Parts: sequence; structure tokens; C-alpha cells
Amino acid sequence: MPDRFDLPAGFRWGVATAAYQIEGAVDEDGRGPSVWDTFCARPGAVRDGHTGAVACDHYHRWPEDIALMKDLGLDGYRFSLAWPRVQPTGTGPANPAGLAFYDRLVDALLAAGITPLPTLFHWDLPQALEDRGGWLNRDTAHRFADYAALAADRLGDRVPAWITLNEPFVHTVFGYALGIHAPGRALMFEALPAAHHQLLAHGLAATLLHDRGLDVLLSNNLTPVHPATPTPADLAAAHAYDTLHNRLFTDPVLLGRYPDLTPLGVPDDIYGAVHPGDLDLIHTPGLDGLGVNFYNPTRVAAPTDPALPFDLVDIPDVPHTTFGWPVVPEALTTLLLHLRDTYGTALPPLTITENGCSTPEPLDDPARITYLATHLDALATATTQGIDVRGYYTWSLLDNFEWAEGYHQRFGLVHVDFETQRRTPRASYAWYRRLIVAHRAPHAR
Ligand code: IFM
Repeated sequence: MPDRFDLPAGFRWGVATAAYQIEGAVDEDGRGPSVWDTFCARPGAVRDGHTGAVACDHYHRWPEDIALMKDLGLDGYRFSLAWPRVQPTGTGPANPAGLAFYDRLVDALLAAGITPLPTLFHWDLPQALEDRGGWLNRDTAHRFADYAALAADRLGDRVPAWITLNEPFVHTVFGYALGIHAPGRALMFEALPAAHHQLLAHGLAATLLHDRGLDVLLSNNLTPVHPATPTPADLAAAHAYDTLHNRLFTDPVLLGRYPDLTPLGVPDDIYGAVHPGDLDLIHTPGLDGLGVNFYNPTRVAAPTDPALPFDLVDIPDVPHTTFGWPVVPEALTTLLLHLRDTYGTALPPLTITENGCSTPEPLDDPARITYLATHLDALATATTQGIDVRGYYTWSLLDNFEWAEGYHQRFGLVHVDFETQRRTPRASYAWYRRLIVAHRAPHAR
């Protein structure tokens, strides 16, 4: 009789990374500039002026990194393709050297017994496309489809499943609404056409990937949303935040419609961005999996600034990571059950495509082990209630470039000394390896 901590036989254990956060080599082999190269050069944009120019030097050290993955006993590796490596200006023919890099990577992963799970877009838009409006320009969705076809035609014979986008919520809000990520635009709600165009890009790419017989996933950053108090004002604020963070990026894909955007004060056609027929393109009834990136729940209160629909407030009396994020593992169970309640039969199988935490410890990282263990238990609890979760990819294999935080937040199972590029597995690495062998959630408490 399986107990609550067993996981399904085919459940995949993985780690996740992203191109700009680990590759470096930004000027090599014909790679074009990305919005993140530009943003990092802007004074004050990234903490201490850090950049991804070298990052983990994975572009040169990938054999060592795959050896670390093989030693972990991974089933899968989620990474992203750098669009400006494949298409330096975001249009036109592929850069042969760029595709060749991913070709080598995929072959080496397969030789190590690891299934590659590439993400096509993890925020490093070619700068040339940003110069034409970036994701605010509808044409970027069509350029993305062309790029997806180039990548799939080269790698699709060995790569069975593809993630189109990573966290369009974070890219839209941090990059276009608040300006704290690249491309650094602070348009508030007028950023939302960038969300629609990313979803359109997902839909166009999903169609052509499916036409090639490939599986398609979308990775969304999802969070259970709780009102700070049961007052009507806090409830309304929580509803508005849930609309923005979760439903705006999942409803159109799974249900073929946007949620009611009234709580955000945004017109239904998202400032004219939504054209007739778009939702048919975005709706992906045959989506093969929803990628869930989960870090923490969110507590929301009525706004103190009447120009905004909500305030985000801290969750007291729980541990926090070095990033200051609250640690509430049972919220993962809540989220997975809520997804089933919300989407019912429209919900495809789930994969946790990111989960992890930043910790202060150099090598001994008990806080990371506790975080991962308790979240895996929360995942297993959801599976015993019938939620179909196919795999778990922890963020991240290596300490890496954590966007506006530079190298200050360390998420790796493997410590990286950014002076020497020396990799040293942490205690959590050995722990995760044992867990993969045992193939069950750890029953941490
Ligand atoms: O590092 C990021 C990743 O790029 C996207 N999801 C969240 C991670 C931690 O902030």
C-alpha cells in the first residue's frame, strides 16, 4: 500500500537553470546582445553593478556541469536557450554556432541519461527586438514563433518536450510594469499588452511544436493569494492580485478567455492588444503540461495608495529566506489543489518546474534541505489527493546571476566561487542525490 510519501513510478527528478543566469560568453560565437546585457550596463539597475557577462561560465564549463548532474542521478534538466545566441537580432536565419552549442549540450545530456527540457524564452530578448518595442510590439510574438521553429527543427529529433515561456507574469510586471528587470520599462498597467503578446507567442509556438509531434508546456510562477484580513476591502484586493498574478496568465491558455480585468481597472481588450481570434490561438487545449514555479504564497491588503488595486504585505511568524521570501511549504499543497478546483478537466498534468530558496550558508545549507524536503512532502500530499504531478525541478543546480540581485542570492545545490569558477557541491546536493535514489518524498516532519 503506497503511503503518503511515495511518488509515482515515472516521476522525474530534475534541476533547473536559465541561459542568462549561467552561460556567460555574451560576446562569443555570434551571440547578439540581449535586453539583460543592456539593462546590466545601466548604472544602478543591478546590485553592485553585477552582470551576466561571465556568470557561471557554463558556455565553456558545461561538461563539468553535466558531470555534476549525472552524479546527482537526475532524470531531467530544465535549461533555457538564449534566443540571441540562436538568432542574434531576433529575426532571420539561425546562427550556426549558437545552435551548435545547444546541440552539443543535448547530446551530452542524453549520453548522461538525462532528458533535456528546454525553455525557449527565459527573459533574454534580443536587444534588436526590444529596439522595435519588445513584447509591447505584437510582431515579437511572430518572431518568437520563427525562433521556436528554428530550435525545434534542429533539436526536436532528440528533445521530446519544450517549455515555451518562463514566468510571463514576472517578465511583464518586473520588466515592463515596474522597471526593476530588463528592459526596465515602468508602465504600470499599461505594460499588460506585453503579457498578451507573450501569451500569443506561446500559442503560436505551441501550434508549431505540436505540428512537429513535440510536447508543449508553459511555466507560470503561481502563488496562493490570501487576504490580510477577512474585510471586504482586503478580499477585493486579494481578488485583484490573484487576477493579475495567476489567472491572467493561466485562464487564456487553459480556458480560452481572460479573467474579468475590472478589478485591475484594465480594459477587456487590454488597451487594444487583443485582436479577434487571438484567444483561439492562445488557448492550448492539448497543452501537455503546466509548469508550476512555486516559491511562496502571497498576502494582500487593501491599497494605501488609491491609484493601486492592492498592497502586498509580509506573512508574519514564518521563516524567511535570505531573499526575504516567506517559507510556507503547505501552500504548495493548497496551490495544487486550487489549480484542480479552478480548472477541473482543463488542467493538464503538472510539473514543478522551479522550487527552491536562497540561503546564506556557503556549503552547509540545512535551510535549503528543510525547504526542499518540506515542499516535496507538500507535493506528495497533493498527489495522494489525486493531483497528477509528473516531476520536480529544483531551482537551481548552481549559484547563479539572480537578476537585479546580481550574485547576492545563492540558490544552488552547488556553490560557485565566482572568482575562480570552482564548483563545490553543498550538503543539499548529497541530500538530493539520496532522495532521488529513494524516489520518495522525504517525510521531513
Ligand atoms: O532565478 C529566478 C528564475 O530565473 C525565475 N524564477 C525564480 C528564480 C528565483 O528568483
